[in-house]
Amino acid sequence: SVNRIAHTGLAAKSRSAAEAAALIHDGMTVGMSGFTGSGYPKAVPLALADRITTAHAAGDSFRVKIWTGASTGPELDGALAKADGIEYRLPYNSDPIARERINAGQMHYFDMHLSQVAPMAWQGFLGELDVAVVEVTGITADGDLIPSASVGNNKTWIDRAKGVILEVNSWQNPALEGMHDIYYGTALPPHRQPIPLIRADQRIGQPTFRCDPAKVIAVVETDAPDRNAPFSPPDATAHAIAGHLLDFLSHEVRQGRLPASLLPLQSGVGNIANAVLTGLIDAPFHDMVAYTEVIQDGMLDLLDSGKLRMASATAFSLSPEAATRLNADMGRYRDKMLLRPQEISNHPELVRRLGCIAMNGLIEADIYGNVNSTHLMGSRIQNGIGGSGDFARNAYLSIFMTPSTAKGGKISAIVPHCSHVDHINQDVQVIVTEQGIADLRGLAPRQRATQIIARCAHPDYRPMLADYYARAQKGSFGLQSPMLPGEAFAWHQRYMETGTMRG
Ligand code: 0RQ
Repeated sequence: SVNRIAHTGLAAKSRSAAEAAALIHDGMTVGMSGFTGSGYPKAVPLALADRITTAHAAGDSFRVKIWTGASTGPELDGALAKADGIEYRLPYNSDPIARERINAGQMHYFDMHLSQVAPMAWQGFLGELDVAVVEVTGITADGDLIPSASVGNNKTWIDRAKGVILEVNSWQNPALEGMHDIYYGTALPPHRQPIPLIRADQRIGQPTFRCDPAKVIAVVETDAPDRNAPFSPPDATAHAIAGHLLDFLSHEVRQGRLPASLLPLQSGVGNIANAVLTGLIDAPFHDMVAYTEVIQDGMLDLLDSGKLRMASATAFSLSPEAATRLNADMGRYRDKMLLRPQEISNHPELVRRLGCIAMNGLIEADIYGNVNSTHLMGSRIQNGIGGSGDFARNAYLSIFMTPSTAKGGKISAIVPHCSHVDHINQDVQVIVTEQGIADLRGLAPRQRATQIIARCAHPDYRPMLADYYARAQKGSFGLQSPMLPGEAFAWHQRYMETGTMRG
């Protein structure tokens, strides 16, 4: 609709998606908006995928490098990967078609800490950015851009790109205006200053993006919904994990190591994280705040319950039902939510200062508490490290949670040695499975192994782990972190050969 574009000069740059996509050429680097399925461009990437398919059919090469905030949607990663149009991508991906291409060796994937993407782009470490394609909710009369349902790296893409394509999406609620806090105070060393944020609910920036209208090469109007994947309700395993975790937090409050309002919560996405948030509604904590990456369904429930006072994040990641709920009542929610650039939502300085409680999922953990968040059998990427490293290393409390088994019990999530390590044991303080919780704070490696095997491993695998650990203590080169290198990955090898880790 016309009134979303109040700047006359930019309204005059209105183009079709195909016309805008024609400005993107083979070999270019394109910075796209989008974070966990919200706020990604929906028309230009599809038109670009068509252009790439046509070029390939004519025997011409056409592939681009894609930078995003985090995962996007099928119209972006899915369509471009299907067209074999992505040469290289960063950072986090959860699209199944892109995942297949990556694991088939047909596409390079640079999986980086989400807080580091914008700074590294500014440092010039990632190369030049040719075009930005950014979804916005509207354009003001002054040419400022009203952000959409995610902020991600958009500020940096708009500032760094040689040309900017805007998608103005009238499906996004106009009441999003005012919810964002875009901080322009970042600078490169040696001029970097402290980030002046000392509370999760604090505003330190402005509600819109600045953008030189001269850099805008096309404005495309769209009216399409975000991906908004449905959530499956928490199962018994998720409830059990949430129960152990909430008991632990209550214990910490009783011990005086946490206030009754807890500390700013960071929660990953998925079934289990959602179950924990839902469980917090009935837990004895009050006046909580979240300083996190995404606002998911459970966060909305927690806000509605009055237990959560406010949530700061960089994006929404909602089910269709929750998105409808949010849209119907945006005016009220707007005062309780803040969306920031991902370099701020995930900033190590701020995570450390605020003392966040980090709660993230894992793929596997080993008996010493090293954590693999990304790779199956050491080599196959699942999603990516996301913000888990930004939070885990700097948190007041770093918690990881997982079912004790995967693939119907054929895989143990607790293994002798991680097949890939994203979080070293120093960054992992607590591990929770449906079996129980291992509090690893202050424990040395052999003390950790005893706890993790006894409390977190599934009973089907516990004797196998105990057997390995006992033999490692006899045959190891040293006894700081007993290990049998020839056997450390035997469980993974067995799974690849026989379809189960069971002996
Ligand atoms: O695959 O659906 O094909 O069966 O991994 O596992 O159990 O559904 O759990 O959705 O919570 O994801 C670590 C991947 C967990 C996620 C990870 C298979 C399993 C299934 C998913 P199938 P579940 P979740 C900030 C925090 C990194 C980013 C992060 C993640 C699939 O939490 O991506 O933390 N984290 N961000 O079968 C083989 C194992 C397995 C396994 C699980 N040991 N071996 N397959 N799976 N364990 C927020 C953001 O960054 C947005």
